[in-house]
Amino acid sequence: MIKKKQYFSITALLIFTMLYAQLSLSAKPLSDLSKADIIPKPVLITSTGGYFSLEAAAGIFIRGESAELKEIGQYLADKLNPSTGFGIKVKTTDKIPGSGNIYLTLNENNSNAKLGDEGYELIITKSQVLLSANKPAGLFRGIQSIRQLLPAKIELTSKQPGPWQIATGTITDYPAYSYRGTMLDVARHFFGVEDVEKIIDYIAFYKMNALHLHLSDDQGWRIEIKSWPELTKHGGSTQVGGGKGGYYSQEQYSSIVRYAKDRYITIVPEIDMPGHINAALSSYAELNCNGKATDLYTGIEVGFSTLCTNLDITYKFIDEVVGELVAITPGPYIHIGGDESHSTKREDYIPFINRIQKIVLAHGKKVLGWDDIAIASLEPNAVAQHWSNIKNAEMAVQKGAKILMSPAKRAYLDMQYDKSTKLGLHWAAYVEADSSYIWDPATLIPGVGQNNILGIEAALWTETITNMDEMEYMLFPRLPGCAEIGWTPSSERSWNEYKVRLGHQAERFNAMGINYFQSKLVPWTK
Ligand code: TNX
Repeated sequence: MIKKKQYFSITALLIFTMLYAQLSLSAKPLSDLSKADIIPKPVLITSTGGYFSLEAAAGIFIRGESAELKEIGQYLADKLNPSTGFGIKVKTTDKIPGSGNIYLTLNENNSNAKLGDEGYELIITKSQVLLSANKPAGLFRGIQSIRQLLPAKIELTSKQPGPWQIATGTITDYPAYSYRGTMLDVARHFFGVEDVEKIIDYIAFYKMNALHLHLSDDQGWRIEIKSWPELTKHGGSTQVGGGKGGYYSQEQYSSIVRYAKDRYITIVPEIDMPGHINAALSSYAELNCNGKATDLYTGIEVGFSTLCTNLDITYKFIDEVVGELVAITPGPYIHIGGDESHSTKREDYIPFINRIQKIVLAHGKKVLGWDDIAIASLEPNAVAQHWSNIKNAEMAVQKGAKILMSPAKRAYLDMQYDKSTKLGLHWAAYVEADSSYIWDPATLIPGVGQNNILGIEAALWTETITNMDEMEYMLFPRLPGCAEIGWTPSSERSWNEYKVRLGHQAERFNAMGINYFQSKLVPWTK
């Protein structure tokens, strides 16, 4: 006979067991792939309801002996090995590998046309993960999805307990826009190579493909130009607030270019002219109309400096700077700035911009410039980067140019989130996580549709930003949203759905050591 006391404890045990079963059920790995928290949201996901388990014996197989594919495979192995502790190796094969492996393969003759250059297809079954793409860039983008499908602790660098499971199904994915970038202002405050590499890793994680470096401004010149050495020696010696500044040697710049290229990211260098040029005017007296060098500048007001547009040496200077920059820049664009030239007369500005475009073209590159350049005659293939004046964007389109969308009210990630944000500026708006996400590049400006748009770029100006922690605070959580706007068709995006997916990133941000703004508009799950 069961005594009352015993009966009570059996009931307690039963309840406890049921509760525990319930708990472990909710801790079970996701087996519905369509509910995966991938940012940017993939174009198409179908779920088959099971899961693949990554085990210690797994290998990453690539087809054939391609050095490039081996590097991509190794990139994935390097992401998986520290946290799993598995020691996964990259192996080559000419047939489909056996059970338990990851297989990376290129389609024959770009056979899956809709994937384009950066799209990929991911087929996850219980026995393998098969990633295919037309181009290596597509495989690289697909790897970011594999990372995001695994538990967040995959991003930690110390060994973690498993299981390492991925829900089964198929993802077919490709970008809406061909250019998806971030701009980093290294002129107002200088950031060294390691910081830039970290930013490259972040943008790669969200499938962006361009990093625009704002390399010169009133406060500093940040790229070594061998024929004009004072630009960095003198012009690079300070920054906003009077710190010591800094610059990239050409070798360092080349190492950034390589680091980016390994992640299928193009570096777009900007030399801002004819305004925002005090660092150069301070370095060389002969660039000034009055022949006198200006003082170095460490404030944040804009619009007071200009190149002397009727001096021959101005064009010799630009030709040599652009020449040296082109020699170390494999990407197609040179950004000529052109913004806020309030000290350049309009009748000087227009012929100046026209002439500079010809210099860039003569060096074999395409021109990118802030939307202000739209008042000049735009060369074929010129791209105007919209930041503030929609009339300029409309004018640029009428002149046959494409638009890169960086509307300050949405994509300027130096804008404060709200009144309480200590870092950043708010001249354009307060830009909370939602308002940075809720816009469609193709309908923002009348007369500027999807066909006129090259892509989107988030911009991080650094008048008030001095270190990595501060950069992360301004970039996150808005950067992933900007990446999604560039990648995911606008018809597939909604803030209410996105904010939940974003909230689930908290654990991943923590694992990656990212200092993010904990917006109250996002349901963070930690
Ligand atoms: C405007 S955007 C600027 C930059 C500032 C930024 C600060 C643009 C083309 N010019 O010089 O850094 O605002 O938000």
